[in-house]
Amino acid sequence: MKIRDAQVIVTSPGRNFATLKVTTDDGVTGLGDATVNGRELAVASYLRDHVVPLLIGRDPHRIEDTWQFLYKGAYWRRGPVTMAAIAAVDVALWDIKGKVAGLPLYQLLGGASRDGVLAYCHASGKDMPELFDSVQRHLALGYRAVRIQSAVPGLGKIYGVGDGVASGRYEPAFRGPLPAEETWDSRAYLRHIPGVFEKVRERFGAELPLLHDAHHRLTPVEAARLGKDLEPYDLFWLEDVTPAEDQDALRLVRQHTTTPLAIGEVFNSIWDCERLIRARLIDYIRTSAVHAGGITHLRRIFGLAELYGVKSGSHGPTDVSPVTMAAAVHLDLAIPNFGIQEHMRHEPIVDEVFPHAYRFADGYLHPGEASGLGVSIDEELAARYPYERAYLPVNRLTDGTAFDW
Ligand code: KDG
Ligand code: MG
Repeated sequence: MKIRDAQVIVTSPGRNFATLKVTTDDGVTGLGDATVNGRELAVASYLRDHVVPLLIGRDPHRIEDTWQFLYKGAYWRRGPVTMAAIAAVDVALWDIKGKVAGLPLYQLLGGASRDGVLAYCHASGKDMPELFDSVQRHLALGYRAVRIQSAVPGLGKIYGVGDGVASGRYEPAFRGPLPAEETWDSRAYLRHIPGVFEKVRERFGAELPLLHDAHHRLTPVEAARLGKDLEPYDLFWLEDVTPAEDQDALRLVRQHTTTPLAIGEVFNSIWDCERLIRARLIDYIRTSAVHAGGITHLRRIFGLAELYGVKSGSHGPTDVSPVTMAAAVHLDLAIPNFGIQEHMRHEPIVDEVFPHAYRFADGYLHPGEASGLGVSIDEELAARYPYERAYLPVNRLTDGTAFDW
């Protein structure tokens, strides 16, 4: 069997996605997600201009060899663009292997280790009534774990807070010629958030697993204080408290709090988290298949994590396409050290462009029994939504200093 063709499809059904479609000489197709939010065309070009010509004629079954060929052969290893391009090829080849075998991907990864994949949703609000409504709506949908984000008095629009009760949607990528700019004040945030969790616990009780994302904005000592202040509210995890490049930053946080820590959505290789995992500075590793080199590499990261008692918590916002969500759900079902899976629902039009077999029911995601990933792309529909320039926001301190978003 040989790869006959590989096409990059960029589509924007409400938000941009870059997808690789690999076709074999006997007509089997595989899909891989290559979306890096706000930088989609760079990965599309990397694939079209540099990777696709290398794929034609290769044996699609040689997944590990193709991964090594693209990673070592590039010489310029790692980085979000390179690793998303390798991920797209890798996931497409796993999809093909599953289809040829006539098995859903999780079966090739060792079979199911659990009955379903616990998913957490995003609830947010500009004030407590709006946040309570948002939690209530997600509980009504069946979610059994909830991420809590709240606006901070005195600050405008900030990360993670949706556009109101009507839709509850949170979409950070701003369509337009320039990024949106937001304002940040860590002291105001640190004063406000513990009270939010106190009220949520009072309202929804002790049982419900609650999560929170600090989006890389705190210094180690600020993060340590937040972790301590949140201890009475028994968080499932506190995410991305400090800038992710600085693996040692979490050492100080860890020394001061027993609130579980999660990090990893911006990591793209095992080298970004190897120290964090070996020193047990985190409890959950949050890399995703698209940003960390596909199923082949993500499995390696989760394998290392398992040795040190660190669990998975794959990134699953709306900027990972249904192709990456499917890859995540198959892997989550199979690995021994699964923790939880983030699940932000895509808009219905995204699910129409990418029909998929995975489904959510009663708090859990299930990959379905279709062979391979169980995701297809409606190319005619995708073509009706051409790329639209969009950027993630830029964050500034109140004095105008550029800050972590
Ligand atoms: O593209 C950036 C988003 O995926 C990210 O900001 C979402 O932090 C995020 C999360 O936890 O889903
Ligand atoms: Mg996050």
